[in-house]
Amino acid sequence: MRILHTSDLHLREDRPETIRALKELLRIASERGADLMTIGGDIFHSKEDAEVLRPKLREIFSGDGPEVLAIPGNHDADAYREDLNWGSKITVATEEPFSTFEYEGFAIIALPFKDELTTSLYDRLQSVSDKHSKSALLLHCTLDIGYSSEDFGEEESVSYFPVTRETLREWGFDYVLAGHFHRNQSILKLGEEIKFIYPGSPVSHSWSELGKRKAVLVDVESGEEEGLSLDTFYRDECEKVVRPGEEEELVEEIGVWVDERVGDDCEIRVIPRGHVRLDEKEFTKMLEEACEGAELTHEFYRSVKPVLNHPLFRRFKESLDSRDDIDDKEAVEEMALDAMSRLLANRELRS
Ligand SMILES: [Mn+2]
Repeated sequence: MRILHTSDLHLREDRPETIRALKELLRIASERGADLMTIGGDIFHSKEDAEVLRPKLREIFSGDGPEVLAIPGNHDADAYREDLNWGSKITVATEEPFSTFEYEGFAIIALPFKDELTTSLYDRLQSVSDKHSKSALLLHCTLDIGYSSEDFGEEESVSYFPVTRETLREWGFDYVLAGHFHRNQSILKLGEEIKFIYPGSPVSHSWSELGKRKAVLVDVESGEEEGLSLDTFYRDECEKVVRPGEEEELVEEIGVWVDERVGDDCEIRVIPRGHVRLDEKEFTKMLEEACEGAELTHEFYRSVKPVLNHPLFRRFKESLDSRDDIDDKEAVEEMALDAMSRLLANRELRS
């Protein structure tokens, strides 16, 4: 059995790229022969988005793709009622405390979102795991490994259903198919047998979700899993430090980075930082040519030509180069360039 696992689509009426991502997920699931697609919560950004989008999704969730098993997340926990029709191929597991789905000897325990783990829920999950020799737990949670709230696409630092690795080891499900973590794909081995999978959001919702998005294809029989790159909207950022005399190299590197992404469904930005020997207008022109199709930030670079030509800086540079007891010479040089350009600007140093 093959499962394509994803989570945190955050479908929104005003963001059509989220709907396109859903279609892409179903397409790739079919292409790769997945028997099931699991969604670990937050299909919708809000209850209201779920209400508005439901009729439109019915067709998508009744089409050619595989069966879909989903759970509510913290954003759409109240969106699902039994009398609603979401499409013929999707099941949203809302039954409390959880429900069990069996697929040819493999069980998926689907836990709808709740705030906390209680003792009685802990015990019930332990006993359901003991009952099945091969199983996965589908849940929306905050794993205890020091992520920041931004990583989960949340503005406040609230831990939604916090769970420890220790607890997951004790339950002993073979797979934990999780959701809530947006930043990137993250697959952890918890002990010998247990795999914890955060697929990351399949479409970028903010500037903390960078790079091509992924979904995870799990082959239950072979025990192997594969991160699949999705053809969905993403954001990406290239932040580079430029040093005097290395402008051309840097601009060339940036150009390659931009060319690799332009043409994708993406928003990209380039942030050059540091000091250049070239005239600013000249450097800016080079950058603009290399960055066509990307957003370019002009805030963090400047020319330090007068400093580089100053006899005091030359003496400093000579002495710096001759020292072998300084670890980060580049950082020291940056500081000197910065300090001396301020002094020159304030006429505290004669040019
Ligand atoms: Mn989310």
